[in-house]
Amino acid sequence: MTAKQSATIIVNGGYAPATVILTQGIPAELTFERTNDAGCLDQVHSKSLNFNEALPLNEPRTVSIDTSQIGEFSFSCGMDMFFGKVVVQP
Ligand SMILES: [Cu+2]
Repeated sequence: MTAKQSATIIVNGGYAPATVILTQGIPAELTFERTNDAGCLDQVHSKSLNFNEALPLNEPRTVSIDTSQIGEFSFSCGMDMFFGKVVVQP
C-alpha cells in the first residue's frame, strides 16, 4: 500500500494538469510550480481544501490535501478566474 501520494501542478497561464485524482485515505501533497509570470496566478487558494498559498515564480510550494472525504474539490487563482480540481475517489 502506498504510504503517500503526490502530484505536481505546473502553473503557466492555467493549471496543468487541471484535474488531479487522489485515492481516499492516503495522505496527499500537491506541489504548485509557477513557471510563467502572467496574470493573477501568483496565488492559489481553495476553501474546501483549506489552503491559500502565494506562488513566487519558479519556487515550488507544497500543500497537504485532506483525502478523508470522497468528492471533487476545486482550487483557483487569487481572482477566481482559473480553476483546477482535486478528485478524491475510493
Ligand atoms: Cu486569476
